[in-house]
Amino acid sequence: MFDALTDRLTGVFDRLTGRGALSEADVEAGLREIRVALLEADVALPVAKDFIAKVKAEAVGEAVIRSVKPGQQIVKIVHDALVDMLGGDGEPEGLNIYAEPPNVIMLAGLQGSGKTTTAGKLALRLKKEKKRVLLASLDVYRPAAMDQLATLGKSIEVDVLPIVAGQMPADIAKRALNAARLAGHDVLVLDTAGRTTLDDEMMREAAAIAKIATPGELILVADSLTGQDAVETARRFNEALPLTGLILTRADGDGRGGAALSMRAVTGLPIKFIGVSERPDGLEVFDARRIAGRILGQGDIVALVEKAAEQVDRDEAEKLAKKFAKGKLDFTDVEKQLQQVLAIGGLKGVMGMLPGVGKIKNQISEAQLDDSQIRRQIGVIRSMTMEERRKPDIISSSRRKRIAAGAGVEVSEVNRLLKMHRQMADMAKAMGKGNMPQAFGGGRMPSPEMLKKMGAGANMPGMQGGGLPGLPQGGLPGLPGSKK
Ligand SMILES: Nc1nc2c(ncn2[C@@H]2O[C@H](COP(=O)(O)OP(=O)(O)OP(=O)(O)O)[C@@H](O)[C@H]2O)c(=O)[nH]1
Ligand SMILES: [Mg+2]
Repeated sequence: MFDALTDRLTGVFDRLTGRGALSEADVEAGLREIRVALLEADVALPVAKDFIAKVKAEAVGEAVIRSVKPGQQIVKIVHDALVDMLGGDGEPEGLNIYAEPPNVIMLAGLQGSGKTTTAGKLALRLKKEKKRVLLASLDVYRPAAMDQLATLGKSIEVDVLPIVAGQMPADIAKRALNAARLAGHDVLVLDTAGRTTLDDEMMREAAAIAKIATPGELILVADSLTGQDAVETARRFNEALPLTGLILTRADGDGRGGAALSMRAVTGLPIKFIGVSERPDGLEVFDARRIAGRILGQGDIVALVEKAAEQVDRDEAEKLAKKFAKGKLDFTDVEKQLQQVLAIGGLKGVMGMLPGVGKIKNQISEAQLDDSQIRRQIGVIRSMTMEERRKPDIISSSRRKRIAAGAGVEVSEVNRLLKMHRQMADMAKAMGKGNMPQAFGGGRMPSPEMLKKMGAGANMPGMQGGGLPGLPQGGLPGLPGSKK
């Protein structure tokens, strides 16, 4: 489905990565081409615009990794932005079907979008997961609709609610719930009727059914071949119904893929699955990372840049570790680390990441986890001159007064920060000699990957490599553990 887009982007990337250096104009031109490629793939205009703006901001802000070409770095940025646009880096969410049974999955959508087929696909998938599934059709409008589901159920050997002539959708839904309860089904899949166009009556009916059936999943089934119309459909359904997710059918068709690409951004709903054939097993979990990889076809470059970025982090960390071991951690380093504490959600964020912190957490009062102290400390460091930051020993009492005034704090606060720094330096020296103070004991640091997932900045010196005498457990000024 994304072939044309892939071809276009490959061309752009070839040009970008082919060169050693990139001028601003090169980058601009590349971004313009990417934008056109997205629009030609039928991505919604505002989505394409946002995408480009984001890539641009990232490209400007990104630290240069010397070991890779700038173009390669841009490929990685585009890749990450695409993953984001498609739903993010995490594991696909899966279905919400683990509450008290019967868990209801209700499918809605326009006529012919693939609801009935998808109902069968979901049923088969769940059956393979050892779930007991009941299928029920609420389509009382199209004459053969119920028979279609009955036949489908038979072919995949899944129970189907018996047809009772003349019953209305809401009543069928109630009957289906009862039947599922009585027979001990884990999941009830409700297939609903489609209409050719969006109309209020259809929405009212679907909303009424949803009220009765209280589905854990209310999924819109949309035909990806209809492009921007599918996106508009999704937007409208999402306004009228409490949708929980989307399934895009006919991803095996030769559509331009724009619907799939814009859906998430426009509706904010996760794409849970894509339909990739007419057969009952033609359903794939929608994995943003995998799809992005498929679209860009630049897996090698992405991996290369990721590795290089890790190396940069590691080099930084090692540099810091060496400084630390020599007791040479100066205030520029301290500031960097304080900033990082804030970046990962303040002291609470840090505490939350530390292994085995649960026990002591209760002993720490809210006041001690107050980040305003960190902010004040950063303020203090910033009102030091560069020389003072690098050589804290020169900070005389008159300098302390000046620094305190500059930061708008009491001199005692400056004194405290200096004392913390000294303690840190002493501890660092001791560690350099191999005497691991108890304060650093044992616990492993969170991995860089984990920190990144938790929203920390890309460069996390002091937190790399598992054993660095870095931030969290170290005697950082302001950290509760360091207050002796
Ligand atoms: N290639 C392909 N065909 C699909 C896919 N999903 C559904 N179809 C086909 O689309 C047609 C319509 O599918 P249905 O499941 O009957 O659609 P529906 O939404 O239930 O239609 P109504 O009940 O009439 O509203 C059928 O021929 C399906 O085989 C898919 O992912 N890929
Ligand atoms: Mg149907």
